[in-house]
Amino acid sequence: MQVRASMCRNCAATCPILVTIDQGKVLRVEGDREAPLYNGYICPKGRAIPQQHARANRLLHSLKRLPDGRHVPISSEQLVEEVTDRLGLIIDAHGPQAVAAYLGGAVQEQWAASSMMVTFLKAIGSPMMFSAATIDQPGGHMALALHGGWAGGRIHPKECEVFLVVGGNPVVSKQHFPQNPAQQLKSLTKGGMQLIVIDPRRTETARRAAVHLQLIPGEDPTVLAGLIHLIIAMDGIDADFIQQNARGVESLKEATRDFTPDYVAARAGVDANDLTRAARLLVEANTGDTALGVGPSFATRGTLSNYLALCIQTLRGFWAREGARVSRPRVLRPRGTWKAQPVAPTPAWGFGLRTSVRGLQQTVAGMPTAALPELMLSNGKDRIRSLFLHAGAMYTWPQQSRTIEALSALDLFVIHDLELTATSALAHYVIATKSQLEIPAITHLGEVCGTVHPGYAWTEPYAMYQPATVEPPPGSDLLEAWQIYYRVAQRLGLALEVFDNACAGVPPPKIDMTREPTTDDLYELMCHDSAIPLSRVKQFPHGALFEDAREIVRPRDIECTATLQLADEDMMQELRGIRAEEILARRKTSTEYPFLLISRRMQTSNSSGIRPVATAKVTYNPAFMHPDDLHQLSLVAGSMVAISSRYGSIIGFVEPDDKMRPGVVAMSHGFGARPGVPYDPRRDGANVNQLLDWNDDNDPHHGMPRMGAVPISIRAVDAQALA
Ligand SMILES: Nc1nc2c(c(=O)[nH]1)N[C@H]1C(S)=C(S)[C@@H](COP(=O)(O)OP(=O)(O)OC[C@H]3O[C@@H](n4cnc5c(=O)[nH]c(N)nc54)[C@H](O)[C@@H]3O)O[C@H]1N2
Ligand SMILES: Nc1nc2c(c(=O)[nH]1)N[C@H]1C(S)=C(S)[C@@H](COP(=O)(O)OP(=O)(O)OC[C@H]3O[C@@H](n4cnc5c(=O)[nH]c(N)nc54)[C@H](O)[C@@H]3O)O[C@H]1N2
Ligand code: SF4
Ligand SMILES: [Mo]
Repeated sequence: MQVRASMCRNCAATCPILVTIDQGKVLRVEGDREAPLYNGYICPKGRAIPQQHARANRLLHSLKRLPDGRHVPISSEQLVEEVTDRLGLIIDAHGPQAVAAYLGGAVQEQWAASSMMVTFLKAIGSPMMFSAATIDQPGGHMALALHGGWAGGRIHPKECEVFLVVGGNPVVSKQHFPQNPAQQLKSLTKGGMQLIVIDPRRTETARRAAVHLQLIPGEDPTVLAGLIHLIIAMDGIDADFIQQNARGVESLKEATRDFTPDYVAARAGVDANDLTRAARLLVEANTGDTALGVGPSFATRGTLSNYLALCIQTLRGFWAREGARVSRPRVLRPRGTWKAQPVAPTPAWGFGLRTSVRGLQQTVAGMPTAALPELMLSNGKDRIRSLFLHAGAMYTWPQQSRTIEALSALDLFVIHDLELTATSALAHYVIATKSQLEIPAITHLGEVCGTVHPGYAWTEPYAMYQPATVEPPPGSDLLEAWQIYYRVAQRLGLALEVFDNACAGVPPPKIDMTREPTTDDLYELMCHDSAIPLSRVKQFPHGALFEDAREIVRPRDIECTATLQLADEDMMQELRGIRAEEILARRKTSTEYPFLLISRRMQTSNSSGIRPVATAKVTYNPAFMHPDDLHQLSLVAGSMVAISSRYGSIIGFVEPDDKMRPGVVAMSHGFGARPGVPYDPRRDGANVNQLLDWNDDNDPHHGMPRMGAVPISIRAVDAQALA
């Protein structure tokens, strides 16, 4: 029996774990108390790693799909050969642009694959690199570009007197407080931090809030504009800070003038006094930060919501000033240059290839995933004929039927997977993939995500590396996800580079194309020029805090003339449009579709990657509703219902939840059985994305459809009749 330190990769929190192994069998996983920051915390998904690892349906050999739909085993060597040949033919006939790749949540387990996917597409000359970042919170990147950033970074959470969370639930999702979030929030709020939460549910996070604004889904811009209105009305702007660092305050004042507390309260369904209390907390605090989740993003207008949150920060001067500690210090990334000055705004959209799908183009968040299915079905020159997929698209992309159509139209569809899922069943080649404990662990991912999203990087100089914990099962033929890209590139005679730690003026390291690197070799290249050498991080099996990586914010450059933009014209125009619009017409609820469906996350699942396991009370994704709504519909806990939108219908089970706002239904995504196969909704859950449509209410820039605040109906169904 052996106990080995590693880290859980079932979500981006990457908790340090201790794995008990006996003769190659994983017996137990527990939190590692010797590791800093996490205090031994793990969640049920971490504790479920042994069952996950021992899954009976695990793929031990790659599969090839025959024209009749059957899957037959194929050796990894043969697979690489066939994929190379077919890819070569597609590139010859249609050009490199016909080849696309999509990086999804699975990257948490296969970190080197992200690097290799990107360099592989670059090497073949295709711009068609997509990722979940354009489904998730693309508005966050876009708003930051329009507003401009702060070279000193955000204020360290331990120094925040106020913290505004908008449509996120860190206690469950770990986004924004990745290490033991419940305990972290408890100690921060006990220490005096005032938490404000804007969410239609009284979430585990909202429980700790000084003010909870339980708004109608989709009304975030209204509420945030209302807070700005009040901050200005209370004379709460940091005039000195703005004078030196920002422009547009008068236009912002004008654009938010009519978002009075009474208007906001009536429209967004919040209490005007609570709104005023929230504004007062923001005004009275000397330091603070804002954190947005997927809620406002899916409800559409995510760019505006993120933009208005940045405006609140700038109005209040909530940015790390000279001498403050840097809130996202780097360990495995190159050291940053942290200065108390603005980073000038840049264009957020409108570059790169213009696709034939609604003219969608690249944005600062990347190529628009919203265009991907249509591109696979396009008759235009930009048709995508080959896709390398690293995600559970059938459960996680909107409108499953369109996703099936699109994936089925590919000439070459290659996927990585641990088992044959609804998504991988459609692929021509399913690459049987090593699982997390068979792959070396490294904390580089969180730091890289931290450069584009504030919710993942460590707020202390923490890093960890661990070699693989166990060997793959005897007799198996598995690949790590990155290996296909290396091997195909090698056969096609392409040269690959590593862009992860790219810094201006330093050429990206080249990968040896004559001798296949190990994953460790790749990690070494991915961490080149890191603040702390990877070799030093490797000396600490439980991870460590690297004191010499701590940084403080430096003074402003005398010659700095950049200013933050408080009144980007597109954003102000959108805000004026919102104030002028017909609210109910916009919301689209009706007597037929009276409820609003929103997404929420559950502690026991992570997108489609991990489903509730033995530890969970329910294994499906219930439709959470307020007890009064259930009563009105004569439903009880566990009633089977048809949940219908204008685009589709699914069968689910209701669960009373008095923390819901009445009129709102919350469900998790990532569930559902294989289409066309008889299934048990109590075991498999239901796929909420069958209720969405790729062409519903699209964002004008990143193109994503409405995924939250979706009008639906709830109707009882007779379980007997269905059986
Ligand atoms: N309705 C609705 N839809 C959503 C969301 C929502 O809240 N509501 N959230 C959206 C968001 S924010 C995101 S980021 C996406 C996430 O969705 P995806 O990007 O699709 O990510 P996952 O579902 O995590 O992908 C996990 C799947 O990848 C495959 N896989 C391949 N290789 C590996 C591996 O090495 N390890 C693991 N574990 N799996 C592997 C497995 O089939 C696994 O099931 O979903 C989006 N879709
Ligand atoms: N356990 C678990 N953890 C996860 C994941 C998972 O699937 N399971 N997924 C990971 C991924 S891919 C991501 S992107 C992060 C996301 O991290 P979060 O953004 O924190 O995700 P959620 O927990 O879904 O929180 C979204 C919140 O928005 C609220 N909401 C819904 N609609 C609206 C609205 O219109 N306005 C407002 N203000 N709020 C609204 C919901 O009630 C919910 O509480 O989580 C990551 N962590
Ligand atoms: S929060 Fe849970 S799933 Fe996420 S890394 Fe920690 S133990 Fe794993
Ligand atoms: Mo996400």
